[in-house]
Amino acid sequence: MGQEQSGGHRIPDASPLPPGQRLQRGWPVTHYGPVPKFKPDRWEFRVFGATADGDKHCWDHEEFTALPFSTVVADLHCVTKFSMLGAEWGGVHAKNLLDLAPPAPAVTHVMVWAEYGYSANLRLDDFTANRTIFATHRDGELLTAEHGFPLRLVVPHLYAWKGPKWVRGVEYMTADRRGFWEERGYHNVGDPWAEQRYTYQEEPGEGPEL
Ligand SMILES: Nc1nc2c(c(=O)[nH]1)N[C@H]1C(S)=C(S)[C@@H](COP(=O)(O)O)O[C@H]1N2
Ligand SMILES: [Mo]
Repeated sequence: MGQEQSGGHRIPDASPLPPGQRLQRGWPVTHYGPVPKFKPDRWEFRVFGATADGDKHCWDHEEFTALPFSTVVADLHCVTKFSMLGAEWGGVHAKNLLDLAPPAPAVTHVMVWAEYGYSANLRLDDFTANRTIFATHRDGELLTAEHGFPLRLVVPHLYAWKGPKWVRGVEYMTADRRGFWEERGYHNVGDPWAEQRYTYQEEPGEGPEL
């Protein structure tokens, strides 16, 4: 993990923090492992698993960045108790992607995959929520390498580990399966407003067997 300040961010007037969180000024870099090097000619975004047509769907970098662009203002809440507020994320709504690569009717969850095998599982409803966005930009500028360039997922209503940086694909699943941090003691759902931080807090039905 590194510490780096970048950008001045608009702090909304009424921006209540989820319980147990403190306001972080600036924008530190937080992740596990090294920052991957972006290789444009080798990069592709893949949707695979239980797709409606049984095929995988791929976009190269040029194709992906030509998809309809939207923005979402959203906070990032790190489970280690700091929050960054009020960033404007620009990119592709996850639910738009779902229209381009429809899931089979039996799909209930997705696994979002990033470089080096980082992953995060989401319920389909969290993935298709209105504000869930595959971001290429923050506050009008391209993401930096440390913050996930060329693509990261932002799931505004869940803890930030649920949003992989350097994302490369989505696996449609017909049953839930734990991702990288969810296998390592973090809550399977990860709602910051309910302080769902750790696995031991899970209620029956909130996560698959460990
Ligand atoms: N690929 C990848 N994405 C990741 C992580 C990681 O370790 N690897 N860490 C997550 C966590 S815990 C946080 S808090 C945010 C931090 O994003 P930032 O560095 O832009 O602040 O990235 C998330 N996305
Ligand atoms: Mo985090």
